[in-house]
Amino acid sequence: NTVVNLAAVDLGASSGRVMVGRVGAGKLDLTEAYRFTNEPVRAGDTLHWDILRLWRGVLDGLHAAGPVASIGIDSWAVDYGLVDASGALLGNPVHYRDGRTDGVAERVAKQLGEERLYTTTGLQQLPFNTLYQLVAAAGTPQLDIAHRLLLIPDLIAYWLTGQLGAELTNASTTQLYDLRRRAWAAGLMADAGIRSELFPPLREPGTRIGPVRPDLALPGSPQVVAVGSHDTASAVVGVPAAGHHFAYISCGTWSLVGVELDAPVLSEASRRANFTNESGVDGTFRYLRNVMGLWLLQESLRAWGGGDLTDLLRRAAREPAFRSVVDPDDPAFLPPGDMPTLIADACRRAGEPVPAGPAATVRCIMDSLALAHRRAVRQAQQLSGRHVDAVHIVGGGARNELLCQLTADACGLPVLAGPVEATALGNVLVQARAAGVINGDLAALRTVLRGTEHIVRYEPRGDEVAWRAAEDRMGG
Ligand code: LFR
Repeated sequence: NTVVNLAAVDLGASSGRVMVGRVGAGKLDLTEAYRFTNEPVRAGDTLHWDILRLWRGVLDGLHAAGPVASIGIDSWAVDYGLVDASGALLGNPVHYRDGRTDGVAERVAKQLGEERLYTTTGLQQLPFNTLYQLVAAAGTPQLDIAHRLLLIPDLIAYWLTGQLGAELTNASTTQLYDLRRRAWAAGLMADAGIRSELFPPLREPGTRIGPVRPDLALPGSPQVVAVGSHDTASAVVGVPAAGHHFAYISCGTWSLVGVELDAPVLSEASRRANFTNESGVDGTFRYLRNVMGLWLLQESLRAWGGGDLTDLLRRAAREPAFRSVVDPDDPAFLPPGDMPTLIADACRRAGEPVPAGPAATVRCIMDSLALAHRRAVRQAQQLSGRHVDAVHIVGGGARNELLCQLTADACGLPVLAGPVEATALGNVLVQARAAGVINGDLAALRTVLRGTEHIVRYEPRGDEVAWRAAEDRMGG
């Protein structure tokens, strides 16, 4: 009846946290040891991640966590730090919302061939895929002298242990990973003018990376263990579903909407619908679409100088439904900006009424996200042949009652909301299995979640005709 303490370092686009999972057979208890903000910094023309600030947050959090047996690290995908041959970091990692990739994806996809890119990597076209960031950085002195490229969780793992490597779930988001050969796509790299020596060996989730450097003096001298280091990979492990007939929405800054499959879908229809096949834990595939997500709300709040979110959502719930809808995936919403104005502009362009004031704007965002969730859940089923009978919402969005209810209504399916900390839970569960405290497949890990986590059920009560009409107005 062993019980162990395991630390999950989870870096999100707006905050980082260190969580401690206390795990035994059928037992799982998660507490937050430390939380810190993640504020991107613009310097010159470039939007950066403040990586040293994040590193300090990680160290402070690991000290606050107390003695743990192991540490797992996850973060957002695609972004990287470059290190030179001595291991020194070259510059600050660039934020995926930076404008340096404007227009690059179109050019590179044409040159390399969209079909080839899709059948090799299985990835959706997002302007910030690592492939396009590297092409945008071509010829810069930093990239020319770089010895290795490390994705964000791999960089933190390197600073903790001195070990260089690339965890597989996150590597699969670069558009430089061959999903069927389960190896770096050296041919694509060569044709894109990217040096394949930049990429360290791949590591599987659940494997040991190494002990923490003694000079960091962390309590308990923990091991660092590879988890699903792409936050979405860990979040999907943390979906408390039974069986296979479920869709998930990992709902935070982004809404990642899709299904879990045993094999990728690489059809032409799938490529055109811009569905991605990211590699998951235990050889699964995260077949999903990126929907712009709560970013629309976060940026609106920033533009309004903050405000009481609970009150705003309560007022939005009383606004009339579908007065204005936008396509949340409009590229105009991707960079940081004055979101209420951008939404008003999009409404004007589409002939939708311009939302008058914050409550109406928030209602527009919630209706539009629910519609985008509906569209993606339906397309995921059609394109994969996987039928679903429930939608799990995990992550911060699981707390948003209005969005959960609207999503149930829009999809015409029950929504099961929670856990909010699915990512940290998925991170901890993979460590617990590596430590031998929990055994079994993903289904066994999820059984533990259903026994321990609070899940709220929303029944669909939507009017299908009204939702279909609103979806038609959304365009996209
Ligand atoms: C979510 C996420 C998405 C990825 C985006 C950018 O946090 O990891 O899965 O597409 O961030 O990295």
